[in-house]
Amino acid sequence: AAPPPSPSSQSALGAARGHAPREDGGAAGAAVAAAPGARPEACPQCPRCPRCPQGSPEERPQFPGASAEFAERLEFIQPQVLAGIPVYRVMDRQGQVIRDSEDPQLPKEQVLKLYKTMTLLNTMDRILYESQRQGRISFYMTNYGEEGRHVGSAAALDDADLVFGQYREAGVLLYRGYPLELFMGRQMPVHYGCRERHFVTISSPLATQIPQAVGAAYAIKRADASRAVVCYFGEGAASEGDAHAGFNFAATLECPIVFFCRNNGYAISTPTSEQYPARGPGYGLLSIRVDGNDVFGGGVNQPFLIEAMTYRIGHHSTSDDSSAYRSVDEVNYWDKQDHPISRLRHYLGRRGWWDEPQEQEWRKSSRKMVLEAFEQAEREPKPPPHLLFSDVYLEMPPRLRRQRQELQRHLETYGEHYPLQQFQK
Ligand SMILES: Cc1ncc(C[n+]2csc(CCOP(=O)(O)OP(=O)(O)O)c2C)c(N)n1
Ligand SMILES: [Mg+2]
Repeated sequence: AAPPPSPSSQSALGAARGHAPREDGGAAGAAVAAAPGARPEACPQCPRCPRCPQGSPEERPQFPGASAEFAERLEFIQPQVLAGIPVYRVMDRQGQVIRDSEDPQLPKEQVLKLYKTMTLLNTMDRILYESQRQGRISFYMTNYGEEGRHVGSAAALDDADLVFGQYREAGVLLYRGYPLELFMGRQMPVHYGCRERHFVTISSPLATQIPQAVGAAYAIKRADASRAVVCYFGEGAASEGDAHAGFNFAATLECPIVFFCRNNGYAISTPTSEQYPARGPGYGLLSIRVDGNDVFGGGVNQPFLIEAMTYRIGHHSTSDDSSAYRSVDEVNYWDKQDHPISRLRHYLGRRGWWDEPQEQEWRKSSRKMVLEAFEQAEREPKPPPHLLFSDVYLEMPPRLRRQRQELQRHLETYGEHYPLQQFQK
């Protein structure tokens, strides 16, 4: 599980924000004390200064909260420096572990579970996407190309860790054993939620989950409970004001939360290059960038902010046509040459844990599972209309009760104009 910050990371965070006690009293301070009035030796950590201002505490900036030195040269901080944050990965594109010491050495059964969840998600996506095209469901959003970061991050959590997702996190639920039938159940498509699996219901307005997740993490901290909160969001959502408020609260209140920014290249038609994605260090958050197409790389659970680099291969949703704003060649590159599923497949093949007949058999049986769940869901009558109003609040507020009564009266009067026979009573 993603643990609450360790004492060492707490103090690193504190230091990053300037709250930690200054560690001034070291060698440089001693040098000044030993030779009053004399020119101190140059400090090896401070190559710029002939007189070593670090040696004298009163020579340093006294601004509250600024853990910094004076500079005598006028130099701007280049924003591009941050774009160069390296991308941590364990496997290369051919599924070869690059450094043995970084190999998580997961047992065969767990790696097979990762692979089966990723491919099942891909199969479910294909079938539900097609069914939307056929007019059998109203809406869908695929997860193509992002299967690695869903499943790799889910595997790093404890079952009880609380998940706040955006809307492209179906693989996290699938990994937690959410039944296929429920993906096609009562909720509006894609807006899943599951109390038993500690997965908070998705809401469409972008980034609203971020301050909520931080609030939940703060409540967990105050209750002294040993759970973590994980909050997923897209790089587009990271530009919302709610994201900044959430990061700031989490950093200053030191909440046990992992922010999982999934940078898939686009916010509908806006490419990442026109956005300002999450800048963890600026908020004093421990941060790392990982290769989200490497299922092992995405599983790091120590830092507060993970930016998983990946690529959205599918259209944004069934309401989008991405050929209007990106090239087929670009999409093909990720589909054919840097796909998380084929990378893990290579890894399995190298170890002799999976072969072509097993692949064929699994493809067939998983497809059958999804189709059966879909057909079963399609046969079910739709839930009764009054269910619109329940299960959001513990106690239904008066305005919702009024709306429910209004709907009931409306349907009693005008029911013949609605296909009520398709709904449960
Ligand atoms: C507050 C708000 N503004 C705009 C939208 C419309 N909208 C829905 S998804 C989306 C793009 C979000 O992109 P990103 O966060 O990168 O997630 P991705 O779709 O790439 O997974 C936008 C602008 C919305 N749902 N909510
Ligand atoms: Mg995006």
